Amino acid sequence: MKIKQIICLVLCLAMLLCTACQKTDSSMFSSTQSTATIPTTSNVDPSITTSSDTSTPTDSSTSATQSTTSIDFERMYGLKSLESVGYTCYKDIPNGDAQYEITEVLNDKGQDLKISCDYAFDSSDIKIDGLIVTVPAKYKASHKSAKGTVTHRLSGITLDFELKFATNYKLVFEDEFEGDTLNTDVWADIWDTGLEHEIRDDYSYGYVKENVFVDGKGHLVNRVKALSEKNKDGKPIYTSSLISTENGFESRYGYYEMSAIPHLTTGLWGAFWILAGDMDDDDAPEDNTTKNGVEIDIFETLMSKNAVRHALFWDGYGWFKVGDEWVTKTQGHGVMAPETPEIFDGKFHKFALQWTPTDFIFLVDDQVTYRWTGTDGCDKPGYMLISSHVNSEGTGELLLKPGEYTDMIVDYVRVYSSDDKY
Ligand SMILES: [Ca+2]
Ligand SMILES: [Ca+2]
Repeated sequence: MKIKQIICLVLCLAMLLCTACQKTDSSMFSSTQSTATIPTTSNVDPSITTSSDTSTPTDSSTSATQSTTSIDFERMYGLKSLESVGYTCYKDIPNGDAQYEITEVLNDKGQDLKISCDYAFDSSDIKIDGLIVTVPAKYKASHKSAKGTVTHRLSGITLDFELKFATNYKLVFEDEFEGDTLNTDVWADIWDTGLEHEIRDDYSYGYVKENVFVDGKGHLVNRVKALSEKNKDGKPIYTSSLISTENGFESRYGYYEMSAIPHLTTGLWGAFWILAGDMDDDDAPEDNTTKNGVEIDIFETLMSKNAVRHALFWDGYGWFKVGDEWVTKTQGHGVMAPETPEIFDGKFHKFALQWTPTDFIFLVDDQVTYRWTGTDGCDKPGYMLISSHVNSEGTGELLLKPGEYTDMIVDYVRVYSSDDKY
């Protein structure tokens, strides 16, 4: 009897010890913030415990056994909680949709889990595709923010956040080009360079006032023409056009939009662009930043490429001569937008820039075609330019015969500022 009692006591102690161990394990994994229940897998990770749950379905006389697994996300991933959601404005079209891009979802250890999360908003009008949140114009007009919830997909850990709408636009410039004359109060600079502004091997050209005018039907015409006469070398002469708001209007930050039918010709580009800060200063410091000045080419048409080009240049033009050649010390970055042959279908298209304190976002027909960050934005105001540039480099051949011309037709230019200063 004594031996049996001792064996029984040892067995009881062993069972008690085992139960205590399970309790210790179970309490380690029981934090509601850091555990989740998922169907059993063959995973034998030490961070995983399994348990059996027998339940009786209400609509069936048979019982079902469901095996579940709890994962310690804190031990596996260091994940205790989500701490913050970062986002940036992807695009914001005045009177149109706004889009925001989720840029980070940080956990308590500063790790970015944004691609492992699901997102939901308090209104079904707000949609999310990947990491891009689309807020319809109607919602944005009546709200200052959207309330969202981010859920870490594996752990089920959630965090509520508020997506505050960044931009409060006001229309600060509008030219619909009505009437019979160009408003030279704002388009205060009209180039008139004479015919030999640029002399090249194959041709010469200059900017002339008569090539830019309002047509009486609500449009600005920006013309390139092949003259009948030849230059002194017997080569073609072209005339072109450039107007700007230098000394007429300048602003910074906001949304700039031009509606235009581009030139339907190769061998040149029509352009809508901005010159800001010290870009036009040859002595601009070579600090490799756009912060103190930038040329922003909202678009340049390249029919030969079936696309438009977006480009930025900074640190001043700094033209200097090497032998007979003028060269520039400017820094720059350009990109071809995706091919969009429909731009050259003879109808009006919208070319736009969203200029924020940190980003330059380029849009064609309301779609973001390019965005540039990383050179410190630009906090200096700039003026706008509309021009046509004769150039055979990369644009293909200019096929105008003597006496022929090609027009870029502009329906309007509108500027919506997001800066209280302007
Ligand atoms: Ca600079
Ligand atoms: Ca118009």
